[in-house]
Amino acid sequence: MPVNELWPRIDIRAIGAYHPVVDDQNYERLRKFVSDKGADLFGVASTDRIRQYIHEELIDVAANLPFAVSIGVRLQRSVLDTLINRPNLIYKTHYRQVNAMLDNICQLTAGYIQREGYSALPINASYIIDWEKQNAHISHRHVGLEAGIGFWGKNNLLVHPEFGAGIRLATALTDFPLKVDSPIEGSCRDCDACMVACPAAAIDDDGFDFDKCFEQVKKFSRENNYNLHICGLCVRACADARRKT
Ligand code: B12
Ligand code: SF4
Ligand code: SF4
Repeated sequence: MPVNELWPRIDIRAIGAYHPVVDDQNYERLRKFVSDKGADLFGVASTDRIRQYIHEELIDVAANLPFAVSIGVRLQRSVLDTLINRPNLIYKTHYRQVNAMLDNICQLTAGYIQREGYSALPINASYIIDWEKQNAHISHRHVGLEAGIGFWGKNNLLVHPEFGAGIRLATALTDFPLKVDSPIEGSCRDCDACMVACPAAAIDDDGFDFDKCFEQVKKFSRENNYNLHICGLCVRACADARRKT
């Protein structure tokens, strides 16, 4: 994409003093680095586009980091195939390992950027800092949306055109000059696979019911002694639905 098409999406006040260059070469080098470490998906958003989804604890540091790098790992199809009516131990293990993998790639990416002489703030895949509001330091979904990784699905998840919601995400904020991606076109159209699969009826055409989902994942956790809020049934349904199309 030509540079002049990217500028309108970036707040020049935020980056002008630092690196008034949108850099295709850095983008390609970083994309290759991230891919070589095992990530399946890579995209870059302007931090300005997702500033309202950054926790106040990071706002000051994020002001100097105009690029948000979205890193994605695809879940294993065979693991998702084991999810029938409830989460299970193989999914729990996979969930943990993919989070660890993403966290690792994110830290390595930040290290790479720092060695290049720039700053990066790695934000792990999954931890919660405000239990009441169920908020993390940043919304990886919104970063991924802006970075062109996928579109917002009826299941309230980021849906990749090919892998569906069967992806997990992490983010690194940085001042390493990069080109910025655009959001992609895409929609669920008349699909309703996740609605059918959800045991809590948390998804319908009017939207997503956070409370119903939260109660269900807590129930699964209690019943199975998982000590983790996982479910994955809408993830599996979506990965299956996109696979068929
Ligand atoms: C806390 C949390 C939960 C909580 C509640 C989250 C919530 N607020 O909805 C609970 C425990 C219920 C939960 C459940 C699940 N989670 Co969760 N969760 C998180 C976590 C750690 C923090 C979320 C956060 O900070 N939210 C704050 C708000 C501001 O941001 P947001 O939630 O992303 O966006 C909200 C609004 O923007 C709005 N919104 C509604 N409609 C639309 C439409 C558009 C177009 C836009 C722009 C916004 C918007 O609704 C959103 C949800 O409230 C994130 C990791 C992260 N750091 O992002 C993972 C994360 C969102 N979870 C994930 C997953 C997969 C799950 C589960 C499937 C559990 C599982 N793994 O088995 C379910 C699915 C629930 C669902 N269908 O949404 C993935 C999603 C991956 C993807 N493909 O999108 C994430 C990104 C983890 C990761 N590293 O990949 N989760
Ligand atoms: S995670 Fe489970 S309960 Fe929550 S929306 Fe998806 S299928 Fe429904
Ligand atoms: S399962 Fe179908 S309706 Fe649900 S989010 Fe995926 S594509 Fe959209």
